[in-house]
Amino acid sequence: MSKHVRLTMAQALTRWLAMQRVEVNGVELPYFAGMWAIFGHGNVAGMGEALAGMEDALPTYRAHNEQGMAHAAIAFAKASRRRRAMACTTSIGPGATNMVTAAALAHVNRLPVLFLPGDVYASRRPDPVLQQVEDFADATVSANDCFRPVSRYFDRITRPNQIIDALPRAMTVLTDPALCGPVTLALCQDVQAEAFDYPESFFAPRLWRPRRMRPDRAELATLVEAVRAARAPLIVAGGGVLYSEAEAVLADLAARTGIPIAETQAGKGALAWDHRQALGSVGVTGTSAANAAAEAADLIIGVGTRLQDFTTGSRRLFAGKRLIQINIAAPDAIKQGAEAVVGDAGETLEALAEALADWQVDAAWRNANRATVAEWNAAWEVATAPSNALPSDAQVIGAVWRQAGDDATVVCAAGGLPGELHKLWRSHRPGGYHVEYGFSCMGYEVAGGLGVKMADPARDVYVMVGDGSYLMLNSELATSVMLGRKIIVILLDNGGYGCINRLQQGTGGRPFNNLLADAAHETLPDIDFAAHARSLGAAAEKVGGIAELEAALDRAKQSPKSYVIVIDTDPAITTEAGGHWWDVAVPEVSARPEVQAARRDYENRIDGGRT
Ligand SMILES: Cc1ncc(C[n+]2csc(CCOP(=O)(O)OP(=O)(O)O)c2C)c(N)n1
Ligand SMILES: [Mg+2]
Repeated sequence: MSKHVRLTMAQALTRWLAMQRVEVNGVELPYFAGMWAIFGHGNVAGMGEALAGMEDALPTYRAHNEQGMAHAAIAFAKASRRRRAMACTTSIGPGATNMVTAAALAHVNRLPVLFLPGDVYASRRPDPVLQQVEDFADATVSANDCFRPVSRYFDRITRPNQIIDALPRAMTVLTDPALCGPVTLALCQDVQAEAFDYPESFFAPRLWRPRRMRPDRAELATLVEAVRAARAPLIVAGGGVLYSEAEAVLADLAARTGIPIAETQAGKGALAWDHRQALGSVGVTGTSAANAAAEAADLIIGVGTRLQDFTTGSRRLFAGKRLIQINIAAPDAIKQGAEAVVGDAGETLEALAEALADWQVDAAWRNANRATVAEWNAAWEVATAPSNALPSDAQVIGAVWRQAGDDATVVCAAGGLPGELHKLWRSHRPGGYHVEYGFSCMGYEVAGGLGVKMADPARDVYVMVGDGSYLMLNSELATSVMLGRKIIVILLDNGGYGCINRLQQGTGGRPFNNLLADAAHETLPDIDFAAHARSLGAAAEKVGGIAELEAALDRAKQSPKSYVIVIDTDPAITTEAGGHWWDVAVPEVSARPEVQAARRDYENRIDGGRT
């Protein structure tokens, strides 16, 4: 007879999580690096009791905001290239729904994270329990139903034995490259505390290996023929290249064949910036070199990219070209009329390289790209060179890049900075560029930086964040100090939502409600960000320009604890070179001549709505 062990559901769940293993660079590690937790009545008795005393097998980390801790968990998984993940437990109600935005972020970016929100009583004994939403039309609805559209797998645990099937299914979703994304197991408060006789065998250690699917033979043959027939092929490398750990295969294929490589936001860093075939970023925030290549190409090969509008220049940049999509997920592979090659990026590129043997691109294509890259590098020098004026984002990026060195990681998510970083940051190695631009969620930066540092404590983490994004969510700065996970934050204060202010004027609007000066106010706030950061326990200073920034970055590097450098920047300047049109709909009716003119431009662009 098989042995059983009597445990609460929460005890069984946490014990099971601790037994899931992965192999990273030949070393066996727990898949779950830990549990982020903010307790309330919905999880403190059940999950709280189970986690206490498990510190070695499944460490618990206390955060200050559920969205923040979820961002840290997601950033940890992204920095770990989806090989490892973290879990997040919250109370019911607001603690749970605070994570919904983060769940959407993980869903868009295809990143693994296990959400464990507390849920209302399965027994319904105390209904309505504190924080229960109550739906009079549907008694099975709880606040956690908000997670359904933003989870790859959603389940509500209403009986303790349900986790015996739910947990392995959750792991399958978290570790499958095509399904990968957030999993939500809503844990009814009473069921967390309920006991069950679990089979001992349920807790046996299990090793999970990432599946590397080879491409279908016929689809691969089409790809090989297309490349051989192409006059000017271009590879667009997306995040899938990094998650498949295909960067060496890609670099080798590019070097051997001469096929140039452009990178999406998620794919940036796949190729070292000075690789001979590297064109840099592509699309709305692309380099002039990559976008010129995209326009001149007769074959675009997307690798591990979801083709979001910033990558495709709102579907204009690749229009009319032959498009082949190498992707592990078939729905991504068939997007926008692409010919699909469904398979792992690394396996597919390796098979392609083998089939191409010593085939090379025409010298004319190689030389054309070399010339445009030289032009771009000259534009890069102009954009990043310090001056005596109020600094631009580009000048700050230049200073941070010069200081950061080869091993560092830069972290960003929203505002004007992601576009400038996409164009201007020069990646030395995969993982050195961590910009969340699938959801571009304000408030990701500081918490995300903490997650990146936890994934790789040996590396310096440079968080670049706007004043708006910092104000939205900065509380995990205190957590970084508390956990001794140092991050360096460069806070660019341009007086508000600079990029949206520019976009507003670009669509004919008057400056309104974006910069603080243009928003309703009795007193214009003069926020002392350095004092704020110090109050959270970080070291902080404000600098007066690029030279002072460089000196402060030296001090930040030496600092044992998290360090925030505040610098005022010009809200109006962005890098002119490179870039591409972006589809932002302009009002059809307005009394403002500027809006009417912008609408006429817009209609010309979209051909009266026909395209
Ligand atoms: C959570 C969230 N709310 C709103 C937005 C829309 N948005 C994008 S950038 C931005 C302004 C960001 O301001 P700041 O961080 O100061 O950067 P800046 O634009 O000044 O460079 C806003 C409101 C968003 N991306 N995320
Ligand atoms: Mg700002």
